[in-house]
Amino acid sequence: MRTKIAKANAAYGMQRWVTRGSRLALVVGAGLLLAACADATKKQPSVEEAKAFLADAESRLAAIEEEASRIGWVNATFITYDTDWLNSKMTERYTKLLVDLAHEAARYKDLDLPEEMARKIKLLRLSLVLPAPRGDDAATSELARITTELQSAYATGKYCPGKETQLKEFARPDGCLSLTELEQVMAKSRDPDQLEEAWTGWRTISVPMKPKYARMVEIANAGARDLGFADVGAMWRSNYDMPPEEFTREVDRLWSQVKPMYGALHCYVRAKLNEKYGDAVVPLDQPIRADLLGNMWAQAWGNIYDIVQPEGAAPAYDLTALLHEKGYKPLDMVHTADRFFQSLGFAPLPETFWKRSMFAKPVDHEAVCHASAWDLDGKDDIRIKMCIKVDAEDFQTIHHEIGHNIYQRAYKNQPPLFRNGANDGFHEAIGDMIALSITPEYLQKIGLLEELPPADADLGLLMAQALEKVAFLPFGLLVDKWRWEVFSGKVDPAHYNDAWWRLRTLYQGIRPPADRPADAFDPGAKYHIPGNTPYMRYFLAHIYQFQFHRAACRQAGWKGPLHRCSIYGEEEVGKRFARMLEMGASKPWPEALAAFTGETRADASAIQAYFQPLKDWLDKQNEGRQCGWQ
Ligand code: X8Z
Ligand code: ZN
Repeated sequence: MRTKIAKANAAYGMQRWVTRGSRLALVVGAGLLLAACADATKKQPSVEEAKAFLADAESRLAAIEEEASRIGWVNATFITYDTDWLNSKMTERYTKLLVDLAHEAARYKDLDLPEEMARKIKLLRLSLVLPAPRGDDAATSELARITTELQSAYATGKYCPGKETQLKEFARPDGCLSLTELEQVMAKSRDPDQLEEAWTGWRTISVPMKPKYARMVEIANAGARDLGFADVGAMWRSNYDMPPEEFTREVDRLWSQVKPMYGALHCYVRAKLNEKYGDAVVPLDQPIRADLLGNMWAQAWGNIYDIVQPEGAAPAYDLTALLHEKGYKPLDMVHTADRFFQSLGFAPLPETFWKRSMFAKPVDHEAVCHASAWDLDGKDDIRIKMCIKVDAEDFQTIHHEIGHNIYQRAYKNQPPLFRNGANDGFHEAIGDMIALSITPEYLQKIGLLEELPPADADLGLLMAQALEKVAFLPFGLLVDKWRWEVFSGKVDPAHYNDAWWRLRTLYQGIRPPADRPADAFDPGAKYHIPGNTPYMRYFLAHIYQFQFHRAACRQAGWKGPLHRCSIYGEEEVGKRFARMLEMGASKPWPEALAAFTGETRADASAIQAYFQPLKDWLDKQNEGRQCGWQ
């Protein structure tokens, strides 16, 4: 999803803030609309003033967001010195405006306002991911420069090994490896030395980020405190229609619901890796080496299915192989996802989506390859940006991204401040929920799979799914646990990396392949850290998507196991789903959840139910094993 970054203002000629002596007044055209000023802060503003303030704020937001998105798009799809320059100027202007509006909004927060207005005031105060201190132009500009630099440093990062390398076969003609190549090594290589080199090599790109990151934390924290938050982390945690402390308890509660399932998977996977690599590489009482799990961040383990597949279970199917056999090209995969949404009654993606999206990694210039979905104008100019590979992982990610676009289009008629997800976890869960309907029956229906696997292939299907979804949970949780500690000052820059590994070991039960150097900044080697995208949204999404899926399957009258349910073609379900999406951020998220599921709380019982047959099997396999780690 587009991160909330820059914005500028097309309507600036019509509406502008002007300074009159000590008074700051908003002028609309020629007429003085309201006087929001330093000497008026003591006087309670009126509801009428609040209304005028919001109307003005929303029109400026809509305008600046479009300009910012277009500049952000050009920068992300064509990284050069100049597009970085443009993007940081834009981010600066956007941040400045948003900081001003957030401070102005605070004036109205204790007024007795109609519900909709009160919600807008609240959202406005929370709308920046990284605020700058008000009125500090130098800090605002520095913050914008740093965030652009970090994002582009990540996107263009390369590991260029010397002659001694084990990675020759994966390297590009210039001898270097970008993340794209290094991820292939992590997915495909089964040689621990190669894996270690790719893993360690990628983490050289984040070393120079550390001082910039520390400075960024300092500036944004000053901005958050200015706005009345304890720090940036507290500001992020305030985005969930509950007090920030309650949100922390809430994610811990959800984690405690799913932790036993993760523990069982971890124990089984470690044992299988031990069988493959031996005691020296995978000691049975230690956290697992992070480079052996098929993924650069050990966040999803689907790529090691071949190592951990349940013995004796009938083979399911290999979606990557099916896509290749049927000659699928990247665009075919996108069309397939579009057709799924259409089968639920959503309109086809617009012509401009196909014309303006970026579907492939550019060959002649740098771009941000990490997949994202964009809404450029708050109307119909929706797109994705992705370096698509023809494989099962990207098939899933395409559904994820299109889910964002479908959500964006569904809430386009909401006022600007409500053009957003019910919360950010909802936004991340929509496409994933749809992808849970990619069952063998569905694949057969669309001609990708010829013969349905027998019922006893279910264990394999569930295992493949658990390697993606269950394995992800502790990672989804800890990324922002780390950032919360960083923003609160509990962890200082000298201890950034130690804190990262403390959490990686505590929650995921993994360890680095070798001792990390003193200057390492491993969090910076994960997109969302230099990209400043809050991450708890993905943890929540991994809970919500199963809740949505369970509700959808119930509505469709499905009586079988959840993992065999597909809502493909269920228009009635689609209608009810659309009603939730159309609400955008206009209501507290529990109301949006209730609109579709009838439930008002996040509840991990759906993901538990989905994986229960696998959990029972894993518990049997793990009998006599010593699970857990120190
Ligand atoms: O960043 C993403 C999406 C874009 S919002 C591709 N995801 C997280 C990640 O890659 O780390 C989806 C799953 C988690
Ligand atoms: Zn996403």
